Amino acid sequence: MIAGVERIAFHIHGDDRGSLIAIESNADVPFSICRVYYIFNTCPTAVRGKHAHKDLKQVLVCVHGSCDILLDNGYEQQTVHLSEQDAGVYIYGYIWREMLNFSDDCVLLTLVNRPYSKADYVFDYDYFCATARNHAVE
Ligand code: T46
Repeated sequence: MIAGVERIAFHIHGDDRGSLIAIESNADVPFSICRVYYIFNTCPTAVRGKHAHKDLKQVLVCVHGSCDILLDNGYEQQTVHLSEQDAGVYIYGYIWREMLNFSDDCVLLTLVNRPYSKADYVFDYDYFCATARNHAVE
């Protein structure tokens, strides 16, 4: 994964009835969960995201179907295919992200460490690239 992003795996509690995944703050994800949202009924040709966050930690899990996530830290780019219910992408750095190639049945769950704030968004890609050097991840 590029700097600022990690793959995260979840434990499946499975038995003869099926499967269950539990996600707890500061245990299964490395932050306190403040907000949860999910994206569904997405137009297959839509590209969502197209922004970075100034200060946000989030985990994205495709709990049904599949989609791609383009991740860009200003120096490197990577596209990750999300289709597993027991693994997701942890974005903690200053990362431009775009979500695309949604399957008809895609449900993309996102767990976030902060309340919604429009002021936290960076929508200008040129500004993002110009400021990425100030957000280098160790
Ligand atoms: C991100 C990617 C992965 C709210 O009112 N509260 C919320 O918590 C969110 C996330 C959105 N909204 C409203 C704001 C817009 O009117 O829902 C509408 C759609 O949101 P947006 O255009 O930001 O959706 P995406 O899919 O482009 O981006 C979202 C998140 O906003 C963003 O933080 O990283 O998913």
